[in-house]
Amino acid sequence: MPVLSTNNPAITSLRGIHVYHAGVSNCSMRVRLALEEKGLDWVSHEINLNTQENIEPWFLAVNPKGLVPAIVHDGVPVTESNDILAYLEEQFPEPALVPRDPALAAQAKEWFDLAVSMHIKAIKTWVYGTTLGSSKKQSDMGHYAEVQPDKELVTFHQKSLDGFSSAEVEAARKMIAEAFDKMELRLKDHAFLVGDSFSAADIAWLPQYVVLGMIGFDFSPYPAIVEWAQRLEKRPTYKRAIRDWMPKVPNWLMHTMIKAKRAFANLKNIFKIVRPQY
Ligand SMILES: N[C@@H](CCC(=O)N[C@@H](CS)C(=O)NCC(=O)O)C(=O)O
Repeated sequence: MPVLSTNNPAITSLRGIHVYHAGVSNCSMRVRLALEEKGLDWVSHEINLNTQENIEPWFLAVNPKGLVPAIVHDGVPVTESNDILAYLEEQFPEPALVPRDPALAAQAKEWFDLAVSMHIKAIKTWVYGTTLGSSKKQSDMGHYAEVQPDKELVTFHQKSLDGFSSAEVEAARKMIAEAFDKMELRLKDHAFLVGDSFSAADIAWLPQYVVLGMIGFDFSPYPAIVEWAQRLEKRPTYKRAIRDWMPKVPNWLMHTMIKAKRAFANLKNIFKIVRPQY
């Protein structure tokens, strides 16, 4: 488990649960949800990913990978959303988010691992690929490549600047659709992804629904998922962990803005193609 050993006094002196997170980051949403479901008090440190606050030296001391979420609990840093959940479960077992039954716990782990394994290749690629988004500027990349030990992330961010090919975006969509097909099958006749109560499996996937829905993923083939999400959105923890941290722009307006951005980019490409070459 990535529990960092550090003797940095700025970290070791922290008491309580400090959470380093970003509003629309799906991995951060998981940690916020788990904390709220467990009824724990936490101190928020919102990290601005657009200004590269995540790779400032003080934050790299908390998470050397420069990623949110990270927590510091009584001076101990823990990173990676799945490991943070496991850590919280160990330290604050009630209410349980990981089922006590070992077979159900294994199923919850499978759902969680699937969500984490799809993060870059599927979720991030589809999100950045369809919104033509990027959290870095080309001028950030030199420094980012120097400090980021995870080369898959460096390649990902460079791609988001260069533009993903339609084949890459389509491959991402297919991976997401496969996972949602599996979820739909389960949720057709079950209220939760695992067992008969809310668990870490639901925590792993609700943020994917929220983020993908925000940018216009078509959920019409997945009525059971939509119903499941709408039910979970009624939990009081949803407001505190997710809604309060989302942009105050309704999804329909977000979709329209994204469509307009894509249309503008297409237009620019057409003009590039027809521009006379002297
Ligand atoms: N495997 C990590 C992934 C964390 C992650 O990729 N976080 C993103 C936000 S969702 C981030 O911090 N991105 C900043 C960057 O790539 O520079 C987890 O599950 O916590």
